[in-house]
Amino acid sequence: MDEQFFFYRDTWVEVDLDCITENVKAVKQRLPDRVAIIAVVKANAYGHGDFQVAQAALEAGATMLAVAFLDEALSLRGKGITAPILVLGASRPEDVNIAAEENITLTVFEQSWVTRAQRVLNPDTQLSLHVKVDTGMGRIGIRDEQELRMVEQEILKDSRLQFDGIFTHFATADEQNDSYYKIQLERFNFMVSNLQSRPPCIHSSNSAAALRYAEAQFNAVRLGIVMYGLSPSKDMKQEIPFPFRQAFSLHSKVTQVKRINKGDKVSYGCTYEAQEKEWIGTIPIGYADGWIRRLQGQEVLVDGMRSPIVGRICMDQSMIKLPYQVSVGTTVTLIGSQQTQSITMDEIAEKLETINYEIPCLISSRVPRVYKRKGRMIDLKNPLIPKK
Ligand code: PMH
Repeated sequence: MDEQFFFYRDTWVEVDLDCITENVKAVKQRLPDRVAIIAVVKANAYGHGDFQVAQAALEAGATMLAVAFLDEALSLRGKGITAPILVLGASRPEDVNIAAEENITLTVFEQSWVTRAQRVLNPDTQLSLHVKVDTGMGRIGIRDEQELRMVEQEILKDSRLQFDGIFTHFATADEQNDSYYKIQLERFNFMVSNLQSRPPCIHSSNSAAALRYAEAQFNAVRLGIVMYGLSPSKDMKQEIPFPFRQAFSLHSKVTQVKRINKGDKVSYGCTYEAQEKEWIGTIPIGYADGWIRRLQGQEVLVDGMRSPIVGRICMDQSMIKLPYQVSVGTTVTLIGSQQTQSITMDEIAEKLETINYEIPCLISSRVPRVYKRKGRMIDLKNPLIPKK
């Protein structure tokens, strides 16, 4: 990245929006026309930037967005997103009027929620609702068919409430063994069959189920991880039927280069001691950026070569063992590619013994996100405009 940006530190995330659009288009191509794409942009679009990802996904053919909390939906509205937005998680019944005003769809997950919402909802308003059924995830949702029927009746009776959808969530769609998935799907079909009327939007699939199970596509799928170019699980990596591309990369620049001698120590606790004369580079990223201390020893890319992080990761800085003396300002790639080498999100997830979902979410808001289209940085109504 040679362009200069309007932030004053040399650590940044690049989000390639072409990857997002390509990934969404590739999934869309494989879905029947009746199946809509709901782009899951909760948690700031898994750390990628909700507004930018939402725009890219909508442009690629997604027709609805999904977030976890009402605040996330309101934030997207505030940034000018007018597409339908579904709040997947539990919203407070007291907050229904703001959702109705902003045309945000909320999730009903138990009967008492409807009763409490009805008490506070203004007259002459319209609140769009999707009903969540818990078929085995055990998180939120209605488990009992009687309760579901009562909820449906309450919604249908109240002219302020619109019964727009019903959905569930799978716990194991990304695993090889499909037995629990089948139990959940059967339960969902049973619950839906208990309804007096079918709402327009019936959905159950996350990325894994959307790609694997045609019978679970109904008329919409909720696409998260694959849209970002990541596999839902290790098991599924080889199965994804198109060349999906990781949108997120993380970079920094060497701020100081020093020659240290055999026996010299590096960073807090002196956990690293040079075995010989070595070149050490300092980079301005640390655990307050989400580059957590357990990443000590992880390799980064410098001049296309793998170089390990040595010594403890500090709050704002880390040190790397350079392959040779490089100049100050040399780009260091912590996630992403340089020349023939790549450090994937999956590699970092493995090092941290976690899932790839967690990694972009972990990179904190202190790290500026810049956006690319056609290989160039773009201005998306944020201050990260290339200086000419
Ligand atoms: N729908 C719901 C209800 C979800 O919670 C999620 C992801 C998705 C769809 C998208 O899943 P995908 O990214 O696998 O496509 N939710 C979470 C979660 O709560 N923890 O990790 C992923």
